[in-house]
Amino acid sequence: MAGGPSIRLYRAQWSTNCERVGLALAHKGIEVQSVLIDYGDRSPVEAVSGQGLVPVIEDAGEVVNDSVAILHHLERRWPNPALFPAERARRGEVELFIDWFERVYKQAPNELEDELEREHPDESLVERRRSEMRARLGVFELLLDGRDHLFGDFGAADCVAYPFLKYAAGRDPADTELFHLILADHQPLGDDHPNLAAWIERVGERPRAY
Ligand SMILES: N[C@@H](CCC(=O)N[C@@H](CS)C(=O)NCC(=O)O)C(=O)O
Repeated sequence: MAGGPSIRLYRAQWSTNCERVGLALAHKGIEVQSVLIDYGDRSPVEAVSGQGLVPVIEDAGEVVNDSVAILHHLERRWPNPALFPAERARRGEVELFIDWFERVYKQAPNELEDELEREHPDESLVERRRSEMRARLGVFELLLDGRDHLFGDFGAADCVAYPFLKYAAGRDPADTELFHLILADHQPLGDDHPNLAAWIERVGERPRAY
């Protein structure tokens, strides 16, 4: 958006949580100055936010870290086009989904990553977490039945989930982070997931503001 709002985004290559923010910023047409950091040197992001994780945004002197907090910040500052439903009950459903995603969906791949980094991974724990991940794809298939996006119009739920679910459809060979390999290997997209496959393609075609 020429002459529109401009913010600085600290991000890293392949970062799922940064892609959430890139999708949201592009949806709102917000211009971004992108600062690409390397995990080997977090000094720019530490200097601005006092911690080393990305994404972080700097917006008119205000610094916000954590991707979900950033989505809420963007919605408050630039309500249109919206990321959250206007109707309060439907907004509650989206907030509940995001909370579930952060606490429940992410837990299995996070635990798998910890386990696979051990010298002798507990195979039964690995198998339990793998089957949870497989089963969870079915939830997304149901949520997308008869609609193009999670909860209706494109919004915060899609921004939050897509960067993790996209690995079900494959990964860039240059992206070799263990967490991403786990997402690619243990989310097998099958013939029983046509809605999910179409959504991954649809959201994948959207712009990101980087
Ligand atoms: N809850 C935070 C998590 C941020 C986070 O873990 N970011 C990753 C990139 S996706 C990171 O900075 N990783 C570097 C590291 O863990 O050392 C959010 O949603 O933004």
